[in-house]
Amino acid sequence: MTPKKSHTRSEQIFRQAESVLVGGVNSPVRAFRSVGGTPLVIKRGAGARIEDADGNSYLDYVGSWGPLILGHALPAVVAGVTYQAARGTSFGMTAELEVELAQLIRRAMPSIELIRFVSSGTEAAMSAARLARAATGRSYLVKFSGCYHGHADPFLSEAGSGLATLGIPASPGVPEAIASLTINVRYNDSEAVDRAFTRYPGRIAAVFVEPVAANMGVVPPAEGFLRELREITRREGALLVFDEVITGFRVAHGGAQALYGITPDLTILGKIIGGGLPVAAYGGRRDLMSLIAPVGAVYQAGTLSGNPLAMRAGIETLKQLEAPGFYESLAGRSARLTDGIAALVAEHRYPASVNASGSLATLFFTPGPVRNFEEAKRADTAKYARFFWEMLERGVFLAPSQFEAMFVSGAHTDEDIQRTLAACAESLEVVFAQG
Ligand code: KE4
Repeated sequence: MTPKKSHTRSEQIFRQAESVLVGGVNSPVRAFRSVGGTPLVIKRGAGARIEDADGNSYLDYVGSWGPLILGHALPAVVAGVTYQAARGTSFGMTAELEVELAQLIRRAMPSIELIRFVSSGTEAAMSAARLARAATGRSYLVKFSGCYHGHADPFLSEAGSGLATLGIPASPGVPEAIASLTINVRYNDSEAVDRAFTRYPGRIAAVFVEPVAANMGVVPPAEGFLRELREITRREGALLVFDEVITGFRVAHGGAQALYGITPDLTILGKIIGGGLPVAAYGGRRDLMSLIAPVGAVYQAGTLSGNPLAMRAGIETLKQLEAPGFYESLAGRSARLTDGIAALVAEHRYPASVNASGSLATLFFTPGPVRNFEEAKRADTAKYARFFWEMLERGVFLAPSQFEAMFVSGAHTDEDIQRTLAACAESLEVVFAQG
């Protein structure tokens, strides 16, 4: 067993953090509540690695939850943001950078005829929901249990009793009247979507879907699932909204819509398009987006929307993602990792299973298959927590939750993958030796 790493400084700083930040964090998952222990406080990142306040270095498979597909402190991003900062950080007026990033996105995803930049995926999803309701004159939304579209009220709704039933609040503060306008159905179950439309004919504005789910752990779409959603929504006059905040520029240069050849009416983007700075967006059909102010009457605004520094970080990132062969190389390296983990599971007959889509992956501590949230929740989260800490002690930082993804970046080398697999073999042996 490798010597235990010191976390003294992280613990000291985190105590201070708890005295001024709610739970010591600015986003709940960072509090390590599902894996226990004191969260790391991170000092710096470079390439595929992060360093904590105690000077411990880790191979990073969180990558700020997806944005850093090219690794930390990408030189082009650092130089671009530095250059831009010296020329002003925010103007509150259109800058040419916004046009440049929008054109890079549209080149990759032609379904996005018009786009609006915002500052978070939550804001993008919230705005897309408002737009869908305005465009159709309908109030109900369909989402999938286990999918996450940010924390706006319409999406903090969870399935009540039974399936395809009206949602119930998933959080205090969300009014019943709002939550009940969202219908939650099982992922990969297009028949449940059909039943929702049968039950609420002419009343559903849109179906929101993560085309590759990554917020219940990674769950790829079943064969035909996305095509069936496209057919149902088209038949019913509802919008199909792809939430590509994670999958956009991740599973393919053109996102899941390119990978699976399905054209949504609206797309939500985030993470990678900001290169680690706060950028998200919603966009799609010109006739729909033209309903947004100031062209149309659907109001949405934002002080720092299209922020020049963030635009520059996104531009420098997306320009590098256009490099020929990038995604093939990333997929190959990711496959060596996920195939290697799956081989360990098979060789030792561990009660675990690997789901993957390109450079997204989750090792579930359940035999699987994991095709939806109910099956994902069978995972042994206590074993995942032990695995998390065993891997951390071996210098590998994974998501502090079973229901998140591993993100492989272009900065991870073949040697990093081998090192990760070695740590994984040792960690799994410890986890399952305890029965
Ligand atoms: P933000 O509001 O966090 O920028 O984006 C919300 C969002 C929307 N859609 C999808 C598919 C997402 O994955 C997210 C946010 N993802 C989480 C990680 N699973 C962000 C991490 C966090 O909440 O701290």
